[in-house]
Amino acid sequence: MPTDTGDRFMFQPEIERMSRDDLRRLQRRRLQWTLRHAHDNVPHYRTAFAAAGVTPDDLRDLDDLRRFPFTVKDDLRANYPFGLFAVPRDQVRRLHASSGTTGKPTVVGYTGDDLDTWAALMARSLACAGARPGDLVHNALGYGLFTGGLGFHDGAQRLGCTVTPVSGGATERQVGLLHDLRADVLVATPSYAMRIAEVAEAEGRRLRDAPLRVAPLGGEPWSDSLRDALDARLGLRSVDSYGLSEIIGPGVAMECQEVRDGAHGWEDAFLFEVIDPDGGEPLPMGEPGELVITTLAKQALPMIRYRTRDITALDDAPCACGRTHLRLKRIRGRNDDMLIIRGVNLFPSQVESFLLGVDGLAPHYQLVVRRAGSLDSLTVEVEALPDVPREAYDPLARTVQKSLKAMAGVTCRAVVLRPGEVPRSDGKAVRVRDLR
Ligand code: DLL
Repeated sequence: MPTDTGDRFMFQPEIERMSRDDLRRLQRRRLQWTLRHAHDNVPHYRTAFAAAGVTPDDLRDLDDLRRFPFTVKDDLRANYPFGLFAVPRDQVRRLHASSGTTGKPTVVGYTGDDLDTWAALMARSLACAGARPGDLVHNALGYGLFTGGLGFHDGAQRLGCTVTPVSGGATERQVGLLHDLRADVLVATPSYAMRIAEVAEAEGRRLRDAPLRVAPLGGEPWSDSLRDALDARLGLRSVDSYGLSEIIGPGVAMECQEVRDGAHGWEDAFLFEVIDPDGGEPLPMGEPGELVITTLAKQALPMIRYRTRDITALDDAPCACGRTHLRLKRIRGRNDDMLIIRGVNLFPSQVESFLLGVDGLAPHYQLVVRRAGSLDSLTVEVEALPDVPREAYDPLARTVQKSLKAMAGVTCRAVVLRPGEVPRSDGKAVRVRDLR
């Protein structure tokens, strides 16, 4: 089946350095194809476009996209499982699904061409992260319905790397393999990379002296403080990797090894907007808001103006690495993960960067939210480092309380726990326990 032109997504590094004018022309052409494809093949889009009074022919310029309706997670749920697919199910070569905390999972599908596009984008992302053909890639992301494991797997093979498909879990064995097979690249969530560092240290293995060089980490919010801690403990340079199943999986954006200041969003494959999460109005370049993504080359599951709920800002200033694709500033978290504690807005990742700055605390924490009457209360549970004596726990907790109040204006209770008491995860960490 043709996409817009038949120019397949080869792994072509020159695409990453296209002039922004050429990139916009390419985007417009691919967007016109995508709108037509979605309209002609997905009843949901036909109805939604009609309700907004637009047809695919109304898109003459990229700016016309703002006349088209948003797509939200609920549209996927309402059309579960295959209702938003734009090709017959027998043209779909692979399904993935995200678990979804409430009820039905979200099912996403890929044609053979989509899998090819994805592998090419992942190969590009891995190269951007600093991986090279011939590297040994230790892939500790979950394999299966989660897009992380297989997404990176296909991309690493496409780049010409050797992949160890370890998946998440059995951390002692992971540490042994990383060491014995002499991996160059570690792929994981940031919290699981920290778990690997922790187990390696407990076993007395010095991964810092191993060949490990780079780690594209993502799938969950993380702070620069956690990055610094991981780089030091694992002896590598980690970069931020962003993506979501509804759009393709990982491979939407990757930070470059050279600059590490925001993830390059691949604009030949996706169109990025940032909107005001309340009013839905597009915001000017540089202003933080909710990220909205439109796919430009997806066959099975085209997405028009998908509201990711992720909070970021776009930056189209030239990057010193030479890539021209814009950058997504570090994702603070999802709109719905933002805590509002007595009127103060707070993302768990903000608390993380603060906790990592306190001497004696380990990078393992959970935020517990309770409701007392009409007020929400926050308890910060954080582990002490192994060498911290028990008598120091209460003073440490008071430091956390006082500093969070001074830094973010948040009144909280802090509890310092013994090493190992905060639950660990093999994939995405649970940072918030909401008991409301
Ligand atoms: O997490 C895809 C992925 C896997 C990306 C591995 C990178 C590495 P989902 O399970 O659908 O897909 O979850 C997507 O996770 O909307 C964000 O809220 C969050 N997320 C993903 N990457 C980051 C990141 C994969 N680098 C959801 N920083 C997204 C912050 C992230 N949040």
